[in-house]
Amino acid sequence: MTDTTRLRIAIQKKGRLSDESIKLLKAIGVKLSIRDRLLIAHSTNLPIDLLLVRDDDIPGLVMDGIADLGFIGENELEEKMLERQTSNEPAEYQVLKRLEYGGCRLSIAVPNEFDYKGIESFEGKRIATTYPQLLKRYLQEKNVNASPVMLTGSVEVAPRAGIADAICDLVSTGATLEANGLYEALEIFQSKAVLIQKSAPLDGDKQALVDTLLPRINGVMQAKE
Ligand code: PRT
Ligand code: ZN
Repeated sequence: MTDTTRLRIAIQKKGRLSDESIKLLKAIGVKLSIRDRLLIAHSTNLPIDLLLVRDDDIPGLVMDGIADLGFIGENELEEKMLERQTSNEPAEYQVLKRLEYGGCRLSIAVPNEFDYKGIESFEGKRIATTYPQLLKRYLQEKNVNASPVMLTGSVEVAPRAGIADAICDLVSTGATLEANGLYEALEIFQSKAVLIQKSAPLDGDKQALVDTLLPRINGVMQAKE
């Protein structure tokens, strides 16, 4: 059984945000005992439990109030919020802090031979992506009719496989695009990791704990500048 009096923080179990999120928690004085393969980890010095999950699950856990806080990339957060809004599910949360890691951009990229002349080049095209909501919102804002093709992985091979004309994927160094004969045509969203909190009020003790942790995060971030 999980103890609901303890502050529940959802973090990515394994992936690009895991190490930095755990490093930040440790830096603000949260001692952790994390054992492999377990969904939950306990702090040994504070009333905090970590839920170790896939990043895709973190926005929903916070929006449903199952986790009190979550560390998540803005790309994933915004995508889930839009998805939940379209299906009338709870999509509320508060951003407590924009963090200094997990930086990337969501960009539309095209094969090297694609003659890109501006956003109108995507009219009538198929664009493979894991972020259909963010892509649709962007295309609608720009009045372009293109069809998102949803893929949960291997997005960068979609043009070569004949599944799509272009892709919309996360880019950090650009090496993946280059290795797949693609180039970045258009950036549509910039992302970093953020710390979010559920929208319903926390009980007094949990809120007091969050209120002591936040200034420590600011301190750690300032010390890095
Ligand atoms: O298993 P789980 O679902 O938890 O993990 P995941 O595979 O969905 O996510 P993960 O760990 O790859 O990424 C987690 C978060 O890290 C993303 O949601 C972003 O917020 C952030 N992030 C930052 C990135 C990147 N940079 C990034 N470069 N996420 C993915 N990439 C991928 C991108 O999709 C592409 O395949 O890296 C490749 C491009 O990198 P470059 O350096 O070659 O441009
Ligand atoms: Zn994921």
